[in-house]
Amino acid sequence: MSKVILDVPDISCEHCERAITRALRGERGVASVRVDIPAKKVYLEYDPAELTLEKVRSVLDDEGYPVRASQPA
Ligand SMILES: [Cu+2]
Repeated sequence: MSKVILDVPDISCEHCERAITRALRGERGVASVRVDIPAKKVYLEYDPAELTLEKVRSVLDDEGYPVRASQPA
Protein backbone atom coordinates (compact mmCIF):
# COMPACT_ATOMS: atom_id res chain seq x y z
CA MET A 1 0.00 0.00 0.00
CA SER A 2 1.30 3.48 -0.89
CA LYS A 3 0.61 6.61 1.10
CA VAL A 4 0.77 10.07 -0.37
CA ILE A 5 -0.04 13.61 0.70
CA LEU A 6 -1.55 15.74 -2.05
CA ASP A 7 -1.38 19.51 -2.00
CA VAL A 8 -4.73 20.75 -3.41
CA PRO A 9 -4.97 24.56 -3.13
CA ASP A 10 -8.64 24.78 -4.21
CA ILE A 11 -9.95 22.90 -1.14
CA SER A 12 -11.99 25.41 0.83
CA CYS A 13 -14.96 23.80 2.56
CA GLU A 14 -16.88 20.63 3.41
CA HIS A 15 -18.36 20.52 -0.07
CA CYS A 16 -14.85 20.13 -1.46
CA GLU A 17 -14.11 17.45 1.10
CA ARG A 18 -17.20 15.47 0.09
CA ALA A 19 -16.58 15.83 -3.65
CA ILE A 20 -12.95 14.74 -3.37
CA THR A 21 -13.70 11.87 -1.01
CA ARG A 22 -16.50 10.58 -3.23
CA ALA A 23 -14.42 10.84 -6.41
CA LEU A 24 -11.41 9.04 -4.95
CA ARG A 25 -13.39 6.33 -3.17
CA GLY A 26 -14.95 5.49 -6.52
CA GLU A 27 -11.53 4.49 -7.87
CA ARG A 28 -10.31 0.93 -7.73
CA GLY A 29 -7.32 0.52 -5.42
CA VAL A 30 -8.13 3.36 -3.02
CA ALA A 31 -7.82 2.18 0.60
CA SER A 32 -8.45 5.41 2.48
CA VAL A 33 -8.98 9.12 1.86
CA ARG A 34 -8.78 11.91 4.39
CA VAL A 35 -9.16 15.58 3.52
CA ASP A 36 -7.66 18.27 5.76
CA ILE A 37 -9.64 21.38 4.82
CA PRO A 38 -7.58 24.07 6.62
CA ALA A 39 -4.30 22.58 5.36
CA LYS A 40 -5.76 22.06 1.85
CA LYS A 41 -4.29 18.56 1.74
CA VAL A 42 -5.54 15.09 0.88
CA TYR A 43 -4.07 12.07 2.65
CA LEU A 44 -4.46 9.08 0.38
CA GLU A 45 -3.65 5.43 0.87
CA TYR A 46 -3.83 3.25 -2.26
CA ASP A 47 -2.66 0.06 -3.89
CA PRO A 48 -0.07 0.99 -6.55
CA ALA A 49 -0.84 -2.27 -8.39
CA GLU A 50 -4.34 -0.94 -9.13
CA LEU A 51 -3.98 2.83 -9.20
CA THR A 52 -1.32 5.32 -10.28
CA LEU A 53 -0.64 8.80 -9.01
CA GLU A 54 -1.21 10.05 -12.57
CA LYS A 55 -4.72 8.58 -12.47
CA VAL A 56 -5.36 10.18 -9.07
CA ARG A 57 -4.27 13.56 -10.47
CA SER A 58 -6.53 13.09 -13.48
CA VAL A 59 -9.55 12.19 -11.31
CA LEU A 60 -9.03 15.27 -9.15
CA ASP A 61 -8.50 17.47 -12.22
CA ASP A 62 -11.82 16.26 -13.64
CA GLU A 63 -13.48 17.04 -10.31
CA GLY A 64 -12.11 20.60 -10.46
CA TYR A 65 -9.34 20.19 -7.88
CA PRO A 66 -5.92 20.19 -9.56
CA VAL A 67 -3.07 18.78 -7.51
CA ARG A 68 -0.24 21.27 -7.07
CA ALA A 69 2.24 18.87 -5.51
CA SER A 70 2.45 15.45 -3.95
CA GLN A 71 4.83 13.82 -1.52
CA PRO A 72 5.15 10.35 -0.02
CA ALA A 73 3.54 10.12 3.44
CU1 LIG B 1 -15.58 23.75 -0.92
